[in-house]
Amino acid sequence: MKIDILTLFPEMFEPLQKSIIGRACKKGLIELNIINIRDFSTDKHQKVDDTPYGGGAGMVMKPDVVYKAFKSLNTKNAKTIYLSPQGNILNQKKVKELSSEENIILLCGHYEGIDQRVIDEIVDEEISIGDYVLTGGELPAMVLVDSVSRYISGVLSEKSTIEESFANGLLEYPQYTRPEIFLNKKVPEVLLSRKS
Ligand code: 21W
Repeated sequence: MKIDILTLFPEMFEPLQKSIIGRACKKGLIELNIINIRDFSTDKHQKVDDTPYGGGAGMVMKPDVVYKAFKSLNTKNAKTIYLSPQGNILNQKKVKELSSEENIILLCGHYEGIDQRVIDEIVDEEISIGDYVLTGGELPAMVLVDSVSRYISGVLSEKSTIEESFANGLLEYPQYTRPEIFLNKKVPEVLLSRKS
């Protein structure tokens, strides 16, 4: 799966190069392509945002710059997702659905958001990660990448297949590892005889 990420803060995605996702990238299971929207500003000060028409606080990301960044991807069959507080709240069903896409483009807004005209032009779906306010779409994009990655064949180990936990609605149970006694508390007897 190829995941293109359009953002003003590409350095925020550096943690994705680590751990399980990092390994998946090295194995070629996931291809992350992080694009700095600022690189597509034509303005001499590399301006990417401007004050909102009609007034109000904050700044709005310019449609022409976002559009150029999007066009630079030159993709035909990608699904473009705008991480937005107004979007549908992400759930496991949606995560699973997205994991079967060949290519997704994640558009991250910052400041007060992105000019509606470019949203209307390029976005297929808006997704939120929950009803609380963040400073931008970057953390939500990372949440989406992380959750979707778990469904891509080869990313997780054979044993930790997804059926085990969330997807089939089974409740999790308390888990234990060595030592057998910790702070005077013993691991439940029933687990001690079991071989993993
Ligand atoms: C938060 C941008 C609030 C804009 C005037 C008219 C992406 C997010 C975000 C953000 C506002 C997600 C407005 C859960 C989130 C995100 C930044 C409000 C709107 N002003 N999921 N309309 N929470 N947040 N301004 O915050 O970009 S997915």
